Amino acid sequence: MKPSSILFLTAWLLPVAALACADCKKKKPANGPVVEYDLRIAEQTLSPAGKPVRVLTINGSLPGPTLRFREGDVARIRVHNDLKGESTSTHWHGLLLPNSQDGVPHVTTPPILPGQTHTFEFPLRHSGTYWYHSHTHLQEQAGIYGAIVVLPRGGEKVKADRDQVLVLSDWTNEKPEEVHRTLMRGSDYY
Ligand SMILES: [Cu+2]
Repeated sequence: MKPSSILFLTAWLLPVAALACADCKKKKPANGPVVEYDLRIAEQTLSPAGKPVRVLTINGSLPGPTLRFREGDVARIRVHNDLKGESTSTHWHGLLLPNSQDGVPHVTTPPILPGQTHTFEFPLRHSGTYWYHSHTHLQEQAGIYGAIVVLPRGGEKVKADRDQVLVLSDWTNEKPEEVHRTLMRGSDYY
């Protein structure tokens, strides 16, 4: 890339970032209903790629359920840790929310210990399609993730018969820890 193109890009990105920020200050407060979800994180043996392996599931599925809200709702999400001897966490990726609800263990939210339930509560201040995932060790790679859909206050502008969310991810029958260990020894291994 020529230096002039880099400058051009930078010149474009800055006003866009500034606009996005001005926009978030204008957002109306949450005044919608409380929308509740219960998410149970557990260990299971499933065959996502033809061979029975240990996976982590949310409410028995991999990926976890799609959480649906409308802009202005209040999310109340109870996360139950049914894992044996392993803490967990859920980070609501990309959502603007109070720091204490961000779900990053040891940084913003305490880890959810085995047998514990943690209740998250936050207003949905903007619309969009996002995802959530565990922020503990390599639990995300083992299956702890799912989609979040926040409809705009006035509903979707584009009318459709059905709103379908596709979650794409890699899967390997290798243990995530093994993949990590191998990559640390030589990044060209795979
Ligand atoms: Cu994330």
